[in-house]
Amino acid sequence: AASIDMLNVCMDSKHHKVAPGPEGNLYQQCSPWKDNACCTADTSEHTHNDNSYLYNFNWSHCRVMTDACKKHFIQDTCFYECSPHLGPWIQTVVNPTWRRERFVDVPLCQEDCVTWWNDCKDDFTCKENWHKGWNWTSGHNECPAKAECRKFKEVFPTAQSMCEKIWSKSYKYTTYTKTSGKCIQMWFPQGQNPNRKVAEYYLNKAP
Ligand code: FOL
Repeated sequence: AASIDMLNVCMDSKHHKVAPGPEGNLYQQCSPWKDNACCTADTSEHTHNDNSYLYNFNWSHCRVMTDACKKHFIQDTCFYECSPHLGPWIQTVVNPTWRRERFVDVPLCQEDCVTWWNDCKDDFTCKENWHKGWNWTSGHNECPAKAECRKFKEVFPTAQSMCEKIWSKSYKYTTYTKTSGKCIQMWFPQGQNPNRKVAEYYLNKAP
């Protein structure tokens, strides 16, 4: 509808609030969003747990994921659940199963993508797309029969391939850096969400 504020909105996913607003406390890595968030305090805490009830997702589906790598996945989950400034990239999901909306092609700042890949490149996974095709019979995702565990850097030869493929095009790789005002940041200091201005830039730029 015309009344939707594209610069301050929560998508219609699995755990998102109906509208963004302040949260008294958000847990650890989600705390940067506490002034204005689409996640509840409860969700923010669960993002930090292995196999959390949010998606029953097991990071360590091959070997145990290193803490250095896992911190980026926790940050990505905070970003996914808490971000209120992704309006320009929200799309309706066709034939929805677990969410009615998602974000697509969010232009991620180069540093956030490259440090994520660098910290994960020697960890292990069996799949390029983590959204689909797992074996869920145990209650959490396990590698399907034909998928072999390999190093991230073999599954994802570049930072770009990881950021774009792992969550089926949620992110678009960019060479923009954090100071450019043209890319979205997963990591930023408490209470200083830089992404509203970036969303505004892309909203006004759109044809
Ligand atoms: N982070 C980002 N940046 N973007 C995302 O879209 C995102 N999504 C999740 C977590 N972090 C994200 C949610 N992850 C399944 C698998 C992963 C998942 C949510 C659900 C899942 O149930 N997969 C089934 C297919 C489900 C279906 O689409 O019908 C499977 O076959 O494995």
